[in-house]
Amino acid sequence: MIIKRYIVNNMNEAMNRIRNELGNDAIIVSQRKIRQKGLLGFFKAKKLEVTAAVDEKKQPSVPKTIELEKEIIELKNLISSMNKQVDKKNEKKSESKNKFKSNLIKSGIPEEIVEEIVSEIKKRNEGKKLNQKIYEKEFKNILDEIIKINNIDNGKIHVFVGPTGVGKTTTIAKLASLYSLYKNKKVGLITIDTYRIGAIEQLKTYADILGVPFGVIYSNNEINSVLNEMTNCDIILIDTTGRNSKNYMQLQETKKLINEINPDNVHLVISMTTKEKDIKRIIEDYKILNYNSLILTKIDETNSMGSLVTAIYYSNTPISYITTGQNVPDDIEEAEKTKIINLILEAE
Ligand SMILES: Nc1nc2c(ncn2[C@@H]2O[C@H](COP(=O)(O)OP(=O)(O)OP(=O)(O)O)[C@@H](O)[C@H]2O)c(=O)[nH]1
Ligand SMILES: [Mg+2]
Repeated sequence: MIIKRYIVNNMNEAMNRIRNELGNDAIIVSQRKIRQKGLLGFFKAKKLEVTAAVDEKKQPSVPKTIELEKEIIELKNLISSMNKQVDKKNEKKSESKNKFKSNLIKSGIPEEIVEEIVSEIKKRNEGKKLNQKIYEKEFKNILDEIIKINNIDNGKIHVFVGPTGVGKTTTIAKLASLYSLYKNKKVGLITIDTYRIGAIEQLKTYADILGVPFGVIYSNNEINSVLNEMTNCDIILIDTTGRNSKNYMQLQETKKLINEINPDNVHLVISMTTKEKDIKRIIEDYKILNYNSLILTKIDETNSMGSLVTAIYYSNTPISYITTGQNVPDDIEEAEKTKIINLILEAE
């Protein structure tokens, strides 16, 4: 005999539960009204206590179904938690399989670029089983293909553009020293940065130290006269005002001056301490100035080569120089493919 006690709100509820749990053969043994326990129970409506019994043999199939359902749910939960564990293991496995990919991401190269590089490597090796060695070799090949080098010796008039504080003026001073002291060239320095306080004096100081001609262009109609004073120079380096690339109007102003100057080279100077996302934007925004060369500065200030790869990847523009410190003229190097590839690979 099974005896069960039910605390319910009414007889109807009791009957339903008894039928479900004990079956149709169950009988009601007793019923009484009760007050719920505790202080709060005092304010609550009275409940009904119903006791029912059924012969063990006559126990219904309904409770068994409920038990069975419970067991099925438990089993399902068990299987799904096992599946989750297997998924996690597989994830870890494929991650360690593609150590190359995670290493690139760890080195600071944006995931978007890493994904494209990995899928390119897979495409180039279709049907082959890829291992770490192949990945590394192919990455080197890709870098070799996308890195382009510019020779600054080409052309006479060079304009340097870029965001504020990236090292435009310092780079011009370094180059002016290199060309006048080591390459025996006649250098002329010009600034069109009449916006920032102290900018003219900054470049003039370098011109005075090197003993090279110096000019300032305040407006479009002075361009020719200033340039004419430097006709005997082999190379003319022109400094510009640092521009926030998001400021379209400011970039337009610089563009007008550059168009009028009609230089042989426009160098976009980018600091490698700039966030990768911002580099991508700068590269886009500055396109209106038709830059044809990159100068990558402050390489010494970062260990992550994400910015370097980002600049190379999105600009599709040859690199002329990299700069590696504040010292004028020592901390500048001509861009070389192997040097840049090694910088990237060593940073991993
Ligand atoms: N660590 C490091 N510092 C650098 C490098 N190049 C320039 N700097 C420093 O960056 C700071 C800004 O340099 P500037 O040459 O004045 O930069 P700019 O782009 O002309 O700045 P604006 O004219 O204000 O737009 C200075 O303190 C420089 O010494 C470099 O390669 N490495
Ligand atoms: Mg400057």
